[in-house]
Amino acid sequence: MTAPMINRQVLTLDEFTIRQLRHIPHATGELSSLLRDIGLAAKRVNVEVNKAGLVDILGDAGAVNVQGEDVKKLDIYANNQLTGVLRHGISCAGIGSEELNDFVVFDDEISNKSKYVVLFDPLDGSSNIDVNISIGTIFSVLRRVSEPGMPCNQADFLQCGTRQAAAGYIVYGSSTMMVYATRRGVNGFTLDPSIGEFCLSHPNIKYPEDGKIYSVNHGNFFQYSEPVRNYILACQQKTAANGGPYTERYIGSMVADVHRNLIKGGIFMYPGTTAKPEGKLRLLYECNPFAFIAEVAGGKATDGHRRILDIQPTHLHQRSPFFTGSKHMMEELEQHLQP
Ligand code: P6P
Repeated sequence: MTAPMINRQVLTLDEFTIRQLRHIPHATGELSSLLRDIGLAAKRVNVEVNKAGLVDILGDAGAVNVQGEDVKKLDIYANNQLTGVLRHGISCAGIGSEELNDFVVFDDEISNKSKYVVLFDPLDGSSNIDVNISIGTIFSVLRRVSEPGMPCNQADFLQCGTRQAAAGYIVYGSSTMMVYATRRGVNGFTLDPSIGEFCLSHPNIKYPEDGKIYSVNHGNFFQYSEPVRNYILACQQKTAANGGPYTERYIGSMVADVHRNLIKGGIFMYPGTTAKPEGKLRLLYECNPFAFIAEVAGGKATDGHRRILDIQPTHLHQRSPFFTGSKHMMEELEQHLQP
């Protein structure tokens, strides 16, 4: 009798992160544990995001819903879930959040011994919830520079993006996916609601070197610099004869736009404008994570002049113009932007 065929088990996030330890000598498992903590918070946020449309029935944020629970703004809820799992884990000494004015030092015996700090945008694009458009959580994991055993401090958070140990995002869309990068690669996990686990669905994601999708807010077109306008016009003039035709896709939710381009190939742009020369997107917990992911996946990310990961931050919520995408599309953009 032949042995029963055993279906190849799909790896869960927990199994995958534990297996990664085999490739890293002397690994303490702290980073794997931290990524699993973020996955736990994402599952809890996912539950609330999926029923967000019911808030109108259950009562707006600040109200008390039919279950007698305080209905919190989803951004605050997501912030609290991420802060909670990281504070109670063993791998994080403190956090910085888009929702909080200053960074938070956990300052307890276990946290002070941790090797990492985490920055995140707990629910980016949350204004899109009301119209049922995909939104996301974005996170950046930095190795501390301060002395383990002591509380973390500002220097731990204001580091170049090259110091990231990991970075990733969760996209709450038609399915809920967690995608994260370490130096070993970019991997995507899709939440299987039937078992409540993130399962490896997109192993070893690579940016297609070319693409035909460009993502930018055309409403700001006449506020962009002339080189940026010229690149956008070049995108519109692409034909089959010169690598086109291109398609413009812009959801207005960074995680959804960049995720689509990462999978299909494309370029995402949030340039500086005359009104906002530094652009809108935050360096530490929006640009840096996606820049890290882009470079590990074979793409590129700049502020129009400099590699995003080389920018030395000066304050927690600083903004940066942001361009990221397929290698060859970014190189064509850079030709337009060269002084
Ligand atoms: P605009 C959402 O508010 C967000 O921060 C990003 O997710 C998104 O890419 C950007 O703003 C959209 O901004 O000015 O084009 O509406």
